[in-house]
Amino acid sequence: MVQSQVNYDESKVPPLHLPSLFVSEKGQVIETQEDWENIRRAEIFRLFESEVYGEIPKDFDQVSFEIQESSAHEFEEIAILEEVDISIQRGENSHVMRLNVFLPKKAKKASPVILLINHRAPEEDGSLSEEGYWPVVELIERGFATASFHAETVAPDDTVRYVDGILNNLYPEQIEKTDGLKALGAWGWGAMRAMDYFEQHESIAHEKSALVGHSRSGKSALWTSANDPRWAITYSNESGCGGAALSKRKFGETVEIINKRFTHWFSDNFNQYNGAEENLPLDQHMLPALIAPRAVYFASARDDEWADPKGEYLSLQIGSQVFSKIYGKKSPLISSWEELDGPVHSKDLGYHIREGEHGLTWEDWSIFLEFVEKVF
Ligand code: GTR
Repeated sequence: MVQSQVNYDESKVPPLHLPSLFVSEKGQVIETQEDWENIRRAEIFRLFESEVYGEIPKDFDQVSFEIQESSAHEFEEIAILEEVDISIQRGENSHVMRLNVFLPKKAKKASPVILLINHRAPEEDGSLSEEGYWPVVELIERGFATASFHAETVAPDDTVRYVDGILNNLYPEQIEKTDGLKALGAWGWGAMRAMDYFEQHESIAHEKSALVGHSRSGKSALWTSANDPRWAITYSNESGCGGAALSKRKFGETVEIINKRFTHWFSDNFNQYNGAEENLPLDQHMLPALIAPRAVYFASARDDEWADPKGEYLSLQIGSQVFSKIYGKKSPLISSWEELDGPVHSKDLGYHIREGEHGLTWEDWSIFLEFVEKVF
């Protein structure tokens, strides 16, 4: 049984041999921004695309937006609700996705925006759940526009039904490819269409945008930002294996476990590394590196060992070398994970670990928002 192979013992973590950020496949040492962006970044991006997440197709013919007549909502006093149908045409094919936007009524100028990729129960969309998962009121009161869409509206989070969205409707040729679009990428595609909406919206300051994902949606948020440079901040909350955490540590959830349980999340090629993480030509520290120099934020929870909190921190710490060496942005992640005594924030990179279990809580949000204030 795979479950019995899960390692939670730090002394059994294999020595880390991570592929270099700064040596190209041809052996060239990368030192300049030009060589990073044109050579090494491009190589690493292609590796993630083929070996881990699959392609996010960028082509379509037309995107249009229609705000639906919305009924009364919970936050009438402070916010305007826009329930937007985003229609995408590609040749003869079309798809409609739903985006929910709340705009702060008291805003005097365009508002910064926070987008949540929501994979939870649809009824939580746009409302404040008890533990703070999506704190619309607090965000609005702090002057943010909020937006969310449900995974279901682009690719259902289901091993069979995941094709019943943009895959069948817009990009059917991706389905059979071993490096084709899967659910995590499809949610990212949805986030990009939300950004298309923000870009043309007078009341939204789209250049002050944060993309947020918890757990499986955090994996998706990171891959999205690597694909789409329009996000100013990317926040992964406890995204763990296949997200923030280093795969080669094999601590907590492993590549084999995740691939066997969630066959619809990653490209088929990722299966080659089941039980063979040492063969991966990349690791997750390269994902924040792909997002550089835009701001990246990771958060972990102490008891969420399944997501390997230390592996999350290490991947940001090691990936932050691209921020410092290539873009001259000093990394605040200098302590070892064991020695952290509070959140670490600069205006480019941030990390916190809170006590407790897996979840996106108000505590996570409030610490993250301190970081957001630094960036904007
Ligand atoms: C778990 C999965 C994790 C994480 C989590 C979640 O079952 O193993 O990788 O994505 O779900 O999304 O809450």
